[in-house]
Amino acid sequence: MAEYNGSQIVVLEGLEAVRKRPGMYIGSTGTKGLHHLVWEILDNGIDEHLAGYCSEINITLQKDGGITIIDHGRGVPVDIHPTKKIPTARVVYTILHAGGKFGNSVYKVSGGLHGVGASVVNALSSRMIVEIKRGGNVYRDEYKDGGHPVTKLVDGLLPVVGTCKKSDTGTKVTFYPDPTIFETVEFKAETICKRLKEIAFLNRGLTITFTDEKTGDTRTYYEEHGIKSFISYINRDATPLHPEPVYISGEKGDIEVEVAFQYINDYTEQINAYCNRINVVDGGTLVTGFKTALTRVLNSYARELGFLKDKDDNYDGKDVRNGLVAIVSIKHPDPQFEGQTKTKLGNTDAKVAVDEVFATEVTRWFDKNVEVLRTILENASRSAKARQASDKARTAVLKQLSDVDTKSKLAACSSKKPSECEVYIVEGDSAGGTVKTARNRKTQAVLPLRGKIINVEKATLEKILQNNEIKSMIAAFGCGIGDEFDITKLRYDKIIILTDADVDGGHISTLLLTFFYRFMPELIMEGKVYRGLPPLYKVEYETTGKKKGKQSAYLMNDFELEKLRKELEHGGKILNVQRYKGLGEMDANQLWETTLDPEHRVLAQISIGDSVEADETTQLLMGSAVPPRREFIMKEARYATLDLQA
Ligand code: 28F
Repeated sequence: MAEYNGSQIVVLEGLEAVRKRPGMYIGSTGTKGLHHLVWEILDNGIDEHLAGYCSEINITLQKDGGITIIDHGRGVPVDIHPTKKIPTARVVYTILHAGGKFGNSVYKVSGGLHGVGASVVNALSSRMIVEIKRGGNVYRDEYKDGGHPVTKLVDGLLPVVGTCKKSDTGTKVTFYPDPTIFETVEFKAETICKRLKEIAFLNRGLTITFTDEKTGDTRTYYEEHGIKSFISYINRDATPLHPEPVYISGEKGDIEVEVAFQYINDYTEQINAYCNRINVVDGGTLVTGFKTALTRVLNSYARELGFLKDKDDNYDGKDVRNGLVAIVSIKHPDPQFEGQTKTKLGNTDAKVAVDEVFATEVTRWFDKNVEVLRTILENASRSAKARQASDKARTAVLKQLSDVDTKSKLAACSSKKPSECEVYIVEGDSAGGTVKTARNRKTQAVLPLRGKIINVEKATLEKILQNNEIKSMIAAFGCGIGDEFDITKLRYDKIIILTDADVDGGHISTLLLTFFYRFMPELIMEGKVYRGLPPLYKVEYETTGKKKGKQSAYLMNDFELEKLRKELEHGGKILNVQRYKGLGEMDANQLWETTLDPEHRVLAQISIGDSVEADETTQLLMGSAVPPRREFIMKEARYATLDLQA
């Protein structure tokens, strides 16, 4: 067994921590986490390429389940580490986060987890073998069960197991993921090859070979034109607006900038950003710099070439990026990654560098390729016109809304505090009149609906907005419609539909719910929509039990009438049953007591299940079958307490 000095024991505790909570270091112990081990080791090899010492990396999936990665770089140093007092190679593979290169401006490539370091791979491997060629010697180190050294050091140094040409240098790592840690230790050739292809695109001139010993499959990845070929690859099934992707490169200080882009016949935009080969999926300063430069350059050309007249507004960012597919790749000596998943670049110098390099170089390119420039400007101009047209249509619609004369219809309430206000949408003028009289003027507004609401199930927005009833509701609610809808502007805490309980009333209510669901779904999602449920009966009865004498009660439905009949069988009898055909049959007093007074009224809050159910519900509410409709509304009802005492 190898001797353990003090620092060695500390080291093993570090690796033990990784084995205890692997997810903290590699995200998961599933196949994604397993392949993170590959990216970690691979990144160290790519660092050597970025540093300019390596032009080839070889990967082999072995029959025995191990994986070998070789770079032909300088080889990990084997001298005694100045502070750790063990070979540097042991530092790299056994001390957490020791992989970061020293102060020199080598760009550290890191996988999605940004270089947890090769020591994590060792910690999570049942076996790891490292072979280093440096200075004409071949050194070997081996670890087992999560980084326990197997190799005995010779005079504190790694043993020399062979010799090679001085010029033959590099690092070879073979590791076997620990089956006691990973759900699966089966590497996926397809996953690895997909990543190797991307790495080749991002590392122009680097050759990567892949061999799968199980299948004998071998592949070579090499992209002489780097990200320019990457754009062609991404656009391989699209229709480009110009034959070749545009490629620019340059540097500002120690930041290297590369951009490749090609417009395609599509409305989307796609910008892939990389910093030191890390895919910053949330963009950040390097993307901002690119976008501002592109917009600025294309607008100045558009004016210079007469696409934009003095009176015209500039193309906006979306216009110039309509159909754009671009890759922005920078190398930065000290990247600052931001955001929850560290996938956004924060360095402001990167914004300036990309802006300046791109603007300068793309101007130089456009001056030499004016016909491609024209194609791109025509594309931007078409997009601007389409945007302005849709803006005009939306403005017209919203203007129509604001023109709506709602004064004549809405009986507003005096309070302006939405949280205490509610608006009753009442069917028919007579009922509307009674509700206006019966209501609490401070907190209850009334909007009587005179005509039929159109069936919005199929109607277009323009058609719907010709319907005065619809317009007056939108104007009364104050929160806009469709894309412009903003529930924070809603003037009421409750929108209460009050219609007769008959078929007509049900239909009106259904049309309203359909309109809300289609054009203001948030109203329903946020539980703002209710149906007021006036009683169906007023029953006078006498009891012979403890409480003698004549009484009356408002009953909601036949079920409650039946219930009262049963109760009276034990002593008492029904004197009179009045069935209300409509709201209009109640006087203001009764209406207040039974339907408006928050203390006694019954409201059914309309809610939506999932969207599928909602659609079915809309069909149901729109459908002809009355019982299910009534059943739905009652089922969804969340009753306030109903006080049956008159
Ligand atoms: C297949 C995996 O891990 N390659 C590596 C190097 C080269 C150097 C290096 C690595 C300790 C902490 C500095 C050599 N000469 N491939 C690899 N190649 N690490 S890992 O240095 C690590 C030192 O940071 C290297 C001069 N400088 C750096």
